[in-house]
Amino acid sequence: MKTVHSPHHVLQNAEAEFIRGRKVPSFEMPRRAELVLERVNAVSLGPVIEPKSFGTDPILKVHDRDFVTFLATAWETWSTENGPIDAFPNAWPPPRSSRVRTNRPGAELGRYCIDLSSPIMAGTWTAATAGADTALTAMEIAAGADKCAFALCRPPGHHAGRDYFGGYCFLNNAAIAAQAWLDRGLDKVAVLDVDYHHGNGTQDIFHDRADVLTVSIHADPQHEYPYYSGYADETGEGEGAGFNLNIPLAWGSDYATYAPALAEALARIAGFGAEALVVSLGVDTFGGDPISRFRLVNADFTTMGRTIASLGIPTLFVMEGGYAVEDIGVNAVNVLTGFEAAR
Ligand code: OKP
Ligand code: ZN
Repeated sequence: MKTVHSPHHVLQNAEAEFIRGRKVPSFEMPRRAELVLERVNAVSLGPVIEPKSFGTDPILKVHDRDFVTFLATAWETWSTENGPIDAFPNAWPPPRSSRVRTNRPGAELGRYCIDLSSPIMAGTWTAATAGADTALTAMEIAAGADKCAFALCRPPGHHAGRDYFGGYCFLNNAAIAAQAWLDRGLDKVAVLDVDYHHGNGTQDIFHDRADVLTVSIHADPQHEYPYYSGYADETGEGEGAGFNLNIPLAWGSDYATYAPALAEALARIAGFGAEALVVSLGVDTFGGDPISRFRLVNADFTTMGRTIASLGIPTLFVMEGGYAVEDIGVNAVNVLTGFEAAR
């Protein structure tokens, strides 16, 4: 399997995030991608190539223009006022707030940023667009003779919605790739999100559409980020009614619990008639993950990859979360080698 990866990911390098009132070193760090790349090379998964540049058009197919403009210019506006300090919101608009634009960058940030995990810095826009290009380049490979590819994206993307960012995510790499795959002529694409956290941004982007089935297996949002979505009763709306499936699982879930959820997810995707699959590949379901509470072991990821291959459709893997840094390479690449061995 080919891997697409951009060195620009290092430009997103947050010093800190806030967890339960404490400022702590960011769990989302460049070393994550470096160790996945090392593992890709160690097992000779296949060639590693750099992405092509696709510009903003495919991004604007899933994100609002004013949001994209904001992301592209936020650092300049912020740093002019605040200097070279990572940008966090100063406030969030309460319900029924005015949309009159303020002159304070920290106040405008609150309109688009959903949490205190995702600072904007000088290289955020470059890193985020490199991630989108990585997903798009890998999608073209998966759509061709290879039938599969690995987009080693960083920062991750699945928490980024049409007009908001957060959860370490700025642009929704998986959604951008799924949309571009449809735009190449497919009628139905499925997104399967196996990250420990609900893929709220992806659900939001395709919420009212029947041409993209979104499925997410994740920790119960009553206990876990992103808290405000990911419940089983969210099944899509309008034309998208019936085209979203959430499978929340309890804290402490191991693969004995996970396997039936994955089987249900894959059965739904097969029943939908997906012509292609985008996997939002988070490996923070691992038992050793420092911010998560599932109990998968290294070998379970191989089983997961093998099981996903049973769908038998072109598949793009897009890297999302995973913070047990020393195991992230083994776990992510186990999914890919499990997939390859079975297809
Ligand atoms: C990103 B991905 C809650 C803090 C949550 C954000 C977590 C983002 C996870 N105590 N911080 O889905 O792996
Ligand atoms: Zn996650």
